[in-house]
Amino acid sequence: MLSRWPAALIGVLALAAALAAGHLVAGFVGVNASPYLAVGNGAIDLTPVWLKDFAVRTFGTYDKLVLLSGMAVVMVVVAAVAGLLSRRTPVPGLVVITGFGLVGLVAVYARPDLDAVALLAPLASLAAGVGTFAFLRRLDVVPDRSRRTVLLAGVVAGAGIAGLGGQLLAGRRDAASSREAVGRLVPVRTAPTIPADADFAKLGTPTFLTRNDRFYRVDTALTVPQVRAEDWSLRLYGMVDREIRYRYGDIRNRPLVERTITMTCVSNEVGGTYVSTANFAGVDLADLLEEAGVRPGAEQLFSSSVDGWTSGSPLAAALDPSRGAMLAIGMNGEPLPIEHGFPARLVIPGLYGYVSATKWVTDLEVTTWDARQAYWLKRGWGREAPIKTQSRIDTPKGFETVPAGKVRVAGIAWAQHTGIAKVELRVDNGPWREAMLSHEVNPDTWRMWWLEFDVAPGGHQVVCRATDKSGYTQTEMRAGTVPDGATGWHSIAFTAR
Ligand SMILES: Nc1nc2c(c(=O)[nH]1)N[C@H]1C(S)=C(S)[C@@H](COP(=O)(O)O)O[C@H]1N2
Ligand SMILES: [Mo]
Repeated sequence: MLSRWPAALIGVLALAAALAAGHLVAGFVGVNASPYLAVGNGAIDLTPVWLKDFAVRTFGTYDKLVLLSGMAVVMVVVAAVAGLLSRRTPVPGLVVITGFGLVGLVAVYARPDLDAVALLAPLASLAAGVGTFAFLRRLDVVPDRSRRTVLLAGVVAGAGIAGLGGQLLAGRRDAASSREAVGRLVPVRTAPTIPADADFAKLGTPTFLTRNDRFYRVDTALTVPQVRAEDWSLRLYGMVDREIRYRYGDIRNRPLVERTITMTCVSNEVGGTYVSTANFAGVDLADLLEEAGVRPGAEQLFSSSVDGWTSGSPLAAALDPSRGAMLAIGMNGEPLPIEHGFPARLVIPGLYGYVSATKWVTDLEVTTWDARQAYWLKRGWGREAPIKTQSRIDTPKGFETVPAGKVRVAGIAWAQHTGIAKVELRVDNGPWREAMLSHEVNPDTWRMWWLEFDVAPGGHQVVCRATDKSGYTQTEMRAGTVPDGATGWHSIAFTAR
């Protein structure tokens, strides 16, 4: 009978060999075929809304790292236990490893963005796991202790090299070099220059345009999809007179327009950070749809990403010339960053991102609401999701201590596609006072505001609320983000000294 430590170690080593072999093969057939990542992606897609919400609230952008680490811990523990149970006979260990392998196979099989070749990765995992386990189990028949050590070290090194090799191979196929090769995109109509008084960054608001590397990011992708411009195409089909396929060059060579647009995520809590602004360059979605010829009765523009994520936008919004819905390929003067959808994405002003902003978009199907249900709709989020009028206090920060006397409060407000009419502030339940507004760039973007108050030493609370150009004033009623966006007034507690 094997002693405890070697038994547990054998389980863990077999697991490592399995994951590494799968990752190596995935380096050839596509990184998402890596069984580990496929299981992670599957877990994300299966996660109920409440748990996803909890994860995003608790871990923010680290939610995926937490998921992957959690998976790793669980797998190591299970593998060690499987090893321990196999001290007398290898059967329990083989059953557990095979079980892992099958989960990996199912996860890869279920990925919408992978074809049958991808199954080679989890099959390699299964073979390497079972093989390594069976091999190491028989090591105790090797009489020579140092030879045993060499064999063990060999397994560890082999797993390490295979894993790293997979990582390197995956990197070689990435989209970065393709994006470099795109070069400068020159819109025929650039967005108007942002005037200096469009933000109050010196007073603590964000800058008007958000730098690409500071732009909020929300997606379900565990690894950023790598799509090379030369491999990309967009298929426009469904309830249209003629189906059209656009290649990257077809889009890039059209007269590009550029628009300044503030995007917002439906998961943005009151006071949250999932709101950013950029100059997007691309073509009018309405032009593409007109070329295809939309048939009567169509209601929904159902878009799919290369990673299988889907979104349903109201077709009327995509067609409305006053809204300026785009297929965007540029962001702030550069080709779209890979994590923001390179080579191409949708941007429809005024709608939350999950119904308007498909990244890595490859399919546009013109259809009805009944025919297709998009990713988040199936998971309990609303079908119609116009962005709700909101405002946020950026300075002072919550629980900040500031000098008593004149305190300057500054922040942002947005009501995309309607425009902000005024922002009011109230300190300690005093009267509402109107804030100074920044220059309006266009109604699809945020506006900045500031106002000064005289405050005595002690604790204070400041609240803001925006009124949009339709005359609607933000409701005080607190609503959570599910199903169609949070409501309520943002408030900040601070101390004056
Ligand atoms: N392929 C894909 N596109 C996507 C998503 C996604 O999960 N996958 N998330 C959407 C959501 S919820 C939002 S708010 C925006 C965010 O875009 P950004 O990451 O560029 O800020 O992208 C949208 N497009
Ligand atoms: Mo979102």
